[in-house]
Amino acid sequence: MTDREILQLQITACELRELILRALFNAKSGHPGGSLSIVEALTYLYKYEIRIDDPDSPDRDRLVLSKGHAVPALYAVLAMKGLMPISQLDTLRRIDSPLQGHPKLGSVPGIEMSTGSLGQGISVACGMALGAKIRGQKLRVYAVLGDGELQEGQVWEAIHFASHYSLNNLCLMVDWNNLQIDGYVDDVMNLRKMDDRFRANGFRTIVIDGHDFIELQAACSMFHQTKDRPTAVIMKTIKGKGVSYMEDAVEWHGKAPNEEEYKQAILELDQQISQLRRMNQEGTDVGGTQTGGMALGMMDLSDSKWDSMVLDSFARNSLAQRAAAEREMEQKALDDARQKEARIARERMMKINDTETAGGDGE
Ligand SMILES: Cc1ncc(C[n+]2csc(CCOP(=O)(O)OP(=O)(O)O)c2C)c(N)n1
Ligand SMILES: [Mg+2]
Repeated sequence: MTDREILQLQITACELRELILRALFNAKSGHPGGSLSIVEALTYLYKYEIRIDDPDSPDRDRLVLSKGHAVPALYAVLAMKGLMPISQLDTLRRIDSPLQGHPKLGSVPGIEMSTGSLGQGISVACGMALGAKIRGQKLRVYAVLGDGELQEGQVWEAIHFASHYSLNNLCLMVDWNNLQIDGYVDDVMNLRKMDDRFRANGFRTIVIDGHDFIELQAACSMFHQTKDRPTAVIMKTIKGKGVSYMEDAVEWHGKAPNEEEYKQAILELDQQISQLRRMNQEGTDVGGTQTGGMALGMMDLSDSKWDSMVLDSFARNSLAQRAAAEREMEQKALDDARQKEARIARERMMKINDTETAGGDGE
């Protein structure tokens, strides 16, 4: 990955955080902490790993969000990838919206399982991985779990299962933010050496900084190379990452920001975006394979909608603007439909008048 690509991903991550918080703010409820901690992981996976260009293809890769309460992050990434309109995020948690507070199978392309009852998603992911192997499909299955979720007994049955069947097409991504619903995981029920537990259970186990794109890339590449067993990527993360007052704060597990808090969060994220853009312009070395400063025209836009979206963000065409444009288009379509309806009604009235006139003449 080049410096330029890393900076783009970091900007995208900030923009996704803004989308998540906006959706929660509108909904007046939801789970910010655990959504914000998996933004880099989902960004990386959907940018480089998960083959889901045809979301109906039986051979697509699968991602099961086992920690279902963090679904605002997944909705935002799916919208970013073009699988649903960004403006739909504003309907989060509304009655009749497909975007409920926990994932519902089939509600939106890319939502592969209904989850929220912790421990169940990983079990389904194991079944998907085994099913794919039996059918000879080359697809990969990813399951994103919380560290608090690992306290569920069912998780460990699934881990034994994955190991027993050598599910080398399964990658568990564990969000190790050390917070649960009501306290530190270590205090609620200590998991001790979590990575050793995975190793003891026959997993290839990789511990990384879950906010670092280079480490995410390295972990995914190790997953690809592992042929004899499942992989667990333990991602050390910060719950509430990106918003100062939400970081590592248990009270931000499951509540929406009020107006003042929301404004503060957006301000902070906007500042992070500006700084990243400056670094990009200056060609700052951020540990990538080349220094930045590549001309926009040289970027490989190929087939990916994503790349052009990232490019959009560079062109200062922010996601908020895109969402506003989408809303404008929706409004225009609605206005057009109303005008068409009114025109038809007018024409019908004129016809009736004509008939009446004709009838009157005849009387
Ligand atoms: C079976 C089950 N028990 C309890 C809950 C309530 N609950 C929702 S989120 C949560 C904490 C999860 O912690 P963690 O997996 O670490 O998530 P994160 O820190 O990433 O938000 C709990 C206990 C649930 N959803 N399912
Ligand atoms: Mg946690």
